[in-house]
Amino acid sequence: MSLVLVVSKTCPHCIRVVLTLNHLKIPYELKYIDMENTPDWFIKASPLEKVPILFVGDTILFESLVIIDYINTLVPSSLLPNDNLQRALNRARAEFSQEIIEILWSLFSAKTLETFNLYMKEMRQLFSQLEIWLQQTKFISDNILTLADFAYAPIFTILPALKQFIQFDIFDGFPRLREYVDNLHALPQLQMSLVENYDLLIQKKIQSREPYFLKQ
Ligand SMILES: N[C@@H](CCC(=O)N[C@@H](CS)C(=O)NCC(=O)O)C(=O)O
Repeated sequence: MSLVLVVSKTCPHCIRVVLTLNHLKIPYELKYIDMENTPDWFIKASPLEKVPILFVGDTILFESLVIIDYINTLVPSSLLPNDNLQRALNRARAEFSQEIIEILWSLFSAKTLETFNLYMKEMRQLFSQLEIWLQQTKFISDNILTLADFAYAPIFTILPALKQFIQFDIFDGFPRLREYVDNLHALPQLQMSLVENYDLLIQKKIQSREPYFLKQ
C-alpha cells in the first residue's frame, strides 16, 4: 500500500511521523504544504484541517500519535512493548507529550513577562513528571528506545534553533530531562528528518509571533 505523508516543515507533530518512517526505513512520499495558504484538496482531506495526515492508499489517517502507531505495525519488529499494560503506559506517556508541545509553543509566543512566567510554571510542572519517569528508565517509558520516544524527539528541536535568542535555561533543575533530550538530538534519524533550513524557519516563525523574550 502506498504511503503519502502530508506535513508542514516546522510542525513537531509532523516531524515525529517523518522520524518514525525514517527510523523504520519504510518508503513513503512526502508532500509539504504551507499552512498559511492551504490548498483546497488538503482542507477536504484533513478532518481537523491540521497536519500531519497520511494517505494509506485511499484511506486518510490523521492524529500523529495514531499515525505512528499504525506505521509501527508495518514492520515485524515493534517499537512497542509486548505486554498489554506496558503498551498502554507507553501510549499514555506519548500522549503526555502533546501537552508539552502546546505549552512550549505558548511559552515561545508569550507577549508579556506575566504570561511567559505563567507558561514557564506550567511547563516546569510537566517537566517534573518527565524527570520522575526518567529517573526510573533511560528513555521515557523503557530502557530502550520505544515509540513514545519518537513522540518526544522533535519537541525540543526548536531550542538549538533559537539558542542565540534565549537567555533562560529551560532545563534548569531537570538534569535527567536535559540528558534525555541531548540523547534524542544525537539520533542521526532525527537530524535527517528535519528540513535543511529548519533552524531558519523556526527563527522566522518565532520572530513573527513577537514573543516577550525577543524584546528584552
Ligand atoms: N493532535 C494533532 C495536532 C496536530 C497539529 O496541531 N498540527 C498543527 C501544526 S504543528 C496544525 O496543523 N495546525 C493548524 C494550523 O496551523 O492552521 C496531532 O497530533 O496530529
